[in-house]
Amino acid sequence: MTFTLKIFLAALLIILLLSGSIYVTEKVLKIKSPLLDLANALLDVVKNDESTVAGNLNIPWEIAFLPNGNILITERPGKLVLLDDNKKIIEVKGVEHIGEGGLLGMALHPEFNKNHFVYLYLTTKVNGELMNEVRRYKLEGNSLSEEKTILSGILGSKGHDGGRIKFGPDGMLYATTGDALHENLSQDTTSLNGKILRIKDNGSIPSDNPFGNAVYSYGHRNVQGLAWDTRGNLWATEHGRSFPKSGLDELNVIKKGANYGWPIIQGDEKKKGMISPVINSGPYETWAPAGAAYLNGRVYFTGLRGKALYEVGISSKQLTSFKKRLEGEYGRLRSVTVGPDGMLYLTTSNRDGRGNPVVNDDKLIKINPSALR
Ligand SMILES: [Ca+2]
Repeated sequence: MTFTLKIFLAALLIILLLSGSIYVTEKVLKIKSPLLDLANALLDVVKNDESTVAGNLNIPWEIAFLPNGNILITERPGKLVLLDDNKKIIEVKGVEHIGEGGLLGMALHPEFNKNHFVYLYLTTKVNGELMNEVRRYKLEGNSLSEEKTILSGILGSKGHDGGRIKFGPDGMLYATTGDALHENLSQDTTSLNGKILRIKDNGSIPSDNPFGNAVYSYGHRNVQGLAWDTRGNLWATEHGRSFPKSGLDELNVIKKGANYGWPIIQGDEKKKGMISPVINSGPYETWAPAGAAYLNGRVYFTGLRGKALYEVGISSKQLTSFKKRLEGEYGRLRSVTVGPDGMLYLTTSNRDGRGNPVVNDDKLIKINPSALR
């Protein structure tokens, strides 16, 4: 439904209320005519195109859908929220919530039904030093057990912690890391920082990884979004340079063993042996792109500072369209996931210290992708 139509319906409702045709008693709209029945039905459609599934979250970072229909959300300060018939909080021990670090990504094992494995990417302290790691747990009911660190050695920092983890179509677990504010690490293929990593579900290194370690691609600054299209291409969002020349945020197609240029090239710059982004935000615009999802020929990714959902039409590796959706509607957006119902689920990030929280922030929002404005 278009924005114009929504405005029209809202105006129609106001007119009907003012004319006394509808009267309101305690949250209940009582209808007196078939025309108003129709208006009410249309309003239900408006409501269903966009709705808040949960509010009062605290810096939600990732969403997962359990096979039983319940929703799991990571909160950066170190809590896992289980939305079942109410809301259960599961503490994740050992999380260091500093700057952009904390409890970040989450992925369910492709055979979660059988093994109940959930994977978390988090910032912690190892021998007094901030580090990021991926841990595997067993989740049964609202209890985490059998904690096992399966990937470690990623430097943590108050900035550029990466944090997205997802299982790929090859059954491997991919993890994005940032340069931890040490940009020289991105070009060093022996460092796990400034990389996209790829490991087996038990943390071991796949024999076909390009450098004999967990590194899959390098030359990244801070990647926070991963999505595979139906052709198997891996799309990744990446934060470009910061204040005072904030901009040059990237959307890349990721190839095994390839170098994505940071900090040597940025934006449209090209250099032999390095891959430039499919699209970038330009030198004057900042998306601050985070989560990514693929649905029906489009890659969707969220913008933190951009406060929008970006929709990129793709054909093979080419862009066919670029649209900015929901701009300014919900504030900063962190994650986007396709639900089992085919709807897009987004989380806001207005309580992360860089936003302007409004009532009930942060939120988990459900959006009908065919009604995006
Ligand atoms: Ca790049």
